[in-house]
Amino acid sequence: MKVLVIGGDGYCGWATALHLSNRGYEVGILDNLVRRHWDAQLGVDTLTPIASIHHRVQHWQNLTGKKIELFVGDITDYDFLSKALRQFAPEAIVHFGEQRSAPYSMIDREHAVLTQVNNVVGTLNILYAMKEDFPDCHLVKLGTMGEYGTPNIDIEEGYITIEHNGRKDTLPYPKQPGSFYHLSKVHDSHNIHFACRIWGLRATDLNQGVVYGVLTEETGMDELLINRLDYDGVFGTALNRFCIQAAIGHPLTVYGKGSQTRGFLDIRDTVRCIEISLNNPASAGEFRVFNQFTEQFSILDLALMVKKAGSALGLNVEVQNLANPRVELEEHYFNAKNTKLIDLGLQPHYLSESLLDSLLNFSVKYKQRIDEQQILPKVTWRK
Ligand code: NAD
Ligand code: USQ
Repeated sequence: MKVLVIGGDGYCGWATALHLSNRGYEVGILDNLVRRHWDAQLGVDTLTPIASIHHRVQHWQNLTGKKIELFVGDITDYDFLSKALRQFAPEAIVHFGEQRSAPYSMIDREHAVLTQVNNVVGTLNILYAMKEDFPDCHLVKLGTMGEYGTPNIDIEEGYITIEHNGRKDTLPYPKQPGSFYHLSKVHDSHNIHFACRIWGLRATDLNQGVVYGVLTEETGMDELLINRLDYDGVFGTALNRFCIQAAIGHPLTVYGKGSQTRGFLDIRDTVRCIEISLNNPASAGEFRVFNQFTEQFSILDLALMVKKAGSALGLNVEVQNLANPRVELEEHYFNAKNTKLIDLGLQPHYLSESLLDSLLNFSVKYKQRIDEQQILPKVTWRK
């Protein structure tokens, strides 16, 4: 199968592109490298020293003999996108290519607008390009569990059956996202659903939870294939940040009480979930939604797990409750369904002491690259 990975220079995209290439898919990467630019603008950097995309792809070919075709450009530029698609002729598109940080989208008006234009226009362009030239292509789009927010009822996978005034229907699940970034994903979901209804396109929206970990079978093969690992207050995510903080003796930054609960998954499961979705495509006209996470944890529980694992390795780990820079419920009900990918064959890697040990040891290995000034959150929702 020919698969174009949009956003293939990023954290999830790079791991996925290599995973698919290793399993015999014919892979292309399309990316405008803007994430590297945003890091440079903010003065932050990945913990790990990632090679340039050209170098990475060339090294993968030298090592395995497998070629990954590269398209450097922006999906908000329709001419570029449409030419790249015609050249590569994908049977499936995996779309990771968005601005994905909630704090980045909440910096100010410019960053909120940039996030929504980049994400919503990029996805809309993909839908139009598919309609024009590749109506049978399967779109696998990365959404987020944060589209749902934290409702006081169970979270279903995309749709909910409601009885109202004696009538019954199955409707898109209500969305209450917590940032302009998370909102951009809701707008995407609506646009994709509409395109499937009117043009008969096929799409899978993967509402992914927070991803943790860095090594996959392929990115661990060689230092030059190493994946990015973000730890800063804008792009770093909860568990990865806690492990890196523990490695340098920085108190773990739990926002508020830490009882906020989210869905999480190992990056090794991200790449498998994409492969499973590709192998079991949505039908023509179908807008399918899977909740892509394997376990639910409160933020405080995660911090305490990292503290325990760190202490066992001789690290001095403290947990600090910081004033929450976000506006979010800290005490809430959270019970999300996640059976659809498991029914299709996902065998989860559950969070284990050995994973925490390896992430902690990995963080210690690169700790001289950490800029401590970038750890505390500087963006607030309240301004
Ligand atoms: P990332 O920032 O590491 O990678 C995104 C990539 O997309 C970058 O390489 C960037 O240059 C590229 N990109 C952005 N806008 C583009 C555009 N207009 N044209 C071409 N390329 C563009 O992000 P990630 O962590 O790998 O996340 C990938 C996707 O998965 C995102 O859509 C994100 O919302 C979703 N997701 C991520 C997580 C997580 O924990 N990392 C969790 C749930 C969902
Ligand atoms: N949090 C802390 N301390 C930290 C960082 C985060 O307490 O140092 C808390 C936040 O307040 C929040 C939770 O941890 O309640 C998750 O925050 P996060 O930064 O780990 O994740 P989030 O902002 O939700 O975004 C990340 C990815 C995004 C993806 C989302 C999946 O950046 O691309 O969509 O996870 S989900 O959370 O399921 O929506």
